[in-house]
Amino acid sequence: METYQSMPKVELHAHLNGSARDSTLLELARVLGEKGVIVFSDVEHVIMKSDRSLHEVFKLFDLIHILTTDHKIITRITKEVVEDFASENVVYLELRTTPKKNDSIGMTKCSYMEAVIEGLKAVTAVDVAFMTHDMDAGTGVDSVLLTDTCNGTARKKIYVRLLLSIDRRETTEAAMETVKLALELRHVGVVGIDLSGNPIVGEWTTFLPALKFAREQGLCITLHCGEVPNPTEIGSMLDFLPQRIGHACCFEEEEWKKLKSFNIPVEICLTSNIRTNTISSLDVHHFADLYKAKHPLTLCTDDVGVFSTSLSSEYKIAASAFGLGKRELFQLARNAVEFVFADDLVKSDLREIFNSAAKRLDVLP
Ligand code: 6MZ
Repeated sequence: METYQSMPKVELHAHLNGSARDSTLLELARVLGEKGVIVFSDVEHVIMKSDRSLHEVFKLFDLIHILTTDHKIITRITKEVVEDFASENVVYLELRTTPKKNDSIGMTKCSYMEAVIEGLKAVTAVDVAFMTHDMDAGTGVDSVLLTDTCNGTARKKIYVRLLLSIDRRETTEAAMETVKLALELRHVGVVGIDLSGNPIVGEWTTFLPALKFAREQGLCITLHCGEVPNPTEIGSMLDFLPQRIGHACCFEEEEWKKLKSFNIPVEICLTSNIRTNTISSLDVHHFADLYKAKHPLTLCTDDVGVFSTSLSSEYKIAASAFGLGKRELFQLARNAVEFVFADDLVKSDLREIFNSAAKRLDVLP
C-alpha cells in the first residue's frame, strides 16, 4: 500500500457528501438520535453496510444529506475530506458537490457554497491552494510540496478546485441557478459543472439549456454518463462533447466507437462500479480495454466514505486486477494532470511535481 500512498495523485471524481468519514456520520447520527430526529441504531446499520445496489446508494445519500445539510457541518466535512485526500498524497483534488437549498435553516445554494469554501479555509494540516487569483499573483508557481524556508521541513500543499453538481432530480431553472452560482464563484476555485444523481431519474434534455449556458460562459463540463443502460441519452451526452465523462459502465459497441473517436477522457471508479453492481467483476471492467486502446482515463474514488475506499486503494486494485507495474501506475497518475479543469499555470506546476516525484520514486520512464 505504501507504494500507492507515496505516489502523487490527482483526484477528479469525488462527491463531497459521499466522501464524508463514517466516524463523522456516526457522530452526527448519534446527536440527531439523542434529539429524537432519527433512530440511531437504524441509521448506524445503514451507514456501516458495505454492499449496496445503486438504488440503495441513493437512499443512503438521502440519509447522509439529513445528517450533513447544515452550514457548520458542511464546513467540517469539507475540511476533513480535503485533509484525508492530502494525507494520501493527492496533490490536486477536484471536489464536486450539489449546492443545496433548505429554507427551514436559512440555507441557500450560495450560503451552502460559502460553507464549503469556509471548509477549505479551515484546513490546517496542509496548505490548500484554491483561490484562482493566488496563481495570478507572484511567480505563478505554487508548488504543492514546498520546503519551509525557515526550518527546512516540507509542508504539504494540495490544490483544490470545485465543480458544482446538478442533481438529476432538479428542474431546468434549478440547474440554471447552479450554473449562475458557479460563474459567481470562479474566483474561489469553481471551474466546472457536473451532472450527477440517480441515473434512472430525470431527462437529459432538462439540463441541456443550463449545460449549454455553462459552456458558453467558459465553464468545463463533466457528465455521469452510462451508469445504467440508456443508448439515446448516452449518444446525446457524447455528442454534447463534455470535457470528461464519469463511469461509462453500460456502453454498447456504437457508444464505445463514439467515445473513442471523440477522445473524451473517462473518470473510472472501480470500487464504486463493483459495489453498486453496475459492472459484475473487475475481469470484465472496461478499464482494461480503454487502457489497452490508450484512451484517456483516470482512476477516481467517487465516494470514499460510501464505498470505504481511498485513491491509493483504487491504484492498488488496478495494479492487481490489470497487472500494472509501478511505472505504469505512476504514468497513469501523471496522465490525469492533462485532464484537470484548472488553468495552465496549475497544470504546469503539477507536471513539475510529477517530474520531481518520478526521480524520487525511481519511476523514470
Ligand atoms: C451518480 C452520484 C454518485 O453532491 O451532496 N452522486 N451520482 N452516481 C453516483 N455513483 C455511485 N455518487 C454520488 O454528494 C452526494 C451526491 O453526489 C451524487 C448524488 O447526487 C449524491 O446525492 P453531494 O456533495
